Amino acid sequence: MLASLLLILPLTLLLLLLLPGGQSSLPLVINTWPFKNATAAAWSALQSGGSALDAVERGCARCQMEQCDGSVGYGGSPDESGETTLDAMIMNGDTMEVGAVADLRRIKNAIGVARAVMERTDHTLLVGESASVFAENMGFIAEDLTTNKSVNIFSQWLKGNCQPNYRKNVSPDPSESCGPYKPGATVRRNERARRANTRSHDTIGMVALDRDGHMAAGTSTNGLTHKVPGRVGDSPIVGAGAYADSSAGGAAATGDGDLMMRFLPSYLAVELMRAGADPSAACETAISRIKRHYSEFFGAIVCANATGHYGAACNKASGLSQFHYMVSNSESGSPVLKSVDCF
Ligand code: SD4
Repeated sequence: MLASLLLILPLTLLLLLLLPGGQSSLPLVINTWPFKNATAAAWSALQSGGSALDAVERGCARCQMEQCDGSVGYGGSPDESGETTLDAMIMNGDTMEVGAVADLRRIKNAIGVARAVMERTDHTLLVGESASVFAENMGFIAEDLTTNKSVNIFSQWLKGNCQPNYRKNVSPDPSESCGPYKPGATVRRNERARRANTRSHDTIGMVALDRDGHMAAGTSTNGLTHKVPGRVGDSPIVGAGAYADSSAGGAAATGDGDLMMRFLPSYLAVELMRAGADPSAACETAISRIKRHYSEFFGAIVCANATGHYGAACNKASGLSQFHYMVSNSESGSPVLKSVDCF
C-alpha cells in the first residue's frame, strides 16, 4: 500500500503541475447515462473522505436501489426464464485488484458482492449460483429479484412468441417460436433486427478519482432483456465493462456487451490515455475499433485521465445519436449532465 502511494503521488503532483495554471479538477466522478443520483452518491462519498472505491460502490449501489432505467438492479431485464440476474465489477486503480460477479441470482447489491469478492477472496470473478451462496455467506440478504414489472415484461414476451430473442441457427425457428430449441439450420439474419432490444439498456459504469489521484472504476447491470439464461455481458469483465489504472486513467462502457466485450474497449481507452491520448480521443478510438467490425452496434464509453480530464464517445446507431453522461468535479461541485454527439 505504502509502496503504491509512493509511486503514485509524485506522478499525480507532476501531472497537476503540468495542467494550465496548475489547476486540478480533482476529485472527479464520471458515469454513463443521466443517472444523477448515482453521481451525487459517489460525489458525497468522496466529499466525506471516502475512497474512490467507496465512491464507485455507493454510486452504483444507488442505481441498483433506484433500479436506474430498469436496467440496473432487481426487477429488470428478465431472461428467457423470467429471472433477473445481475453482473457487476469494481476495480482498484492503485493495486489493480478487481472483484466481479456475473449471473448473480437473488442478491440485490451486486456491486457490494463484487467488492466482497475483491476484499474477501483472492479471486477476481465469481459466477451464478455459487456467487449467490458466497454472497449469503458474506451477509448479503437473499431475496426474490422479481417484480410486477419484470413478470409483466416476461409474460408479454411469452404471449408474443418469445420475440425478440438472442437465438440463432436453432429449431424451431427462433424468429417465430419459443423454445425449447435444438441445433438447426444456419440462417443469415439482419444484425440490426436481432439486436433490437439492446437499445433500451443503460448499464451504470463509473470512474472516480479522489483528490490525490487514486482511481477506481465499476459497473452494475441486469444485462439484456430476454437474454439466454447464463449469459454474461461485458460489464463484469475487466477491461471490457470498466478499467482503472491510477497512473493512466479509467474508462467504463455501456451498450451491447455481447459485441463490445470482444474488443476490451475500457482497457484500450486506458492504454491510449497512458500513451498520451486525451480522454475524448481515447474514447473515440475505442468506439472506432468496434465500429470497424459492427458498424451499427449500440454502445458508448466514458474516459477520464489521471489529472481528472474526461471525455466520452458513442457509436451513431438507431436510437443513439447523442450520449448523455454525468460528471461531478471540483469545478462543478455537483453532478452536471453532459452530452456528446455520436459519430
Ligand atoms: C450488457 N453492457 O450486459 C450491458 C448492457 C448495457 O447499455 O450496458 N446496456 O451487455
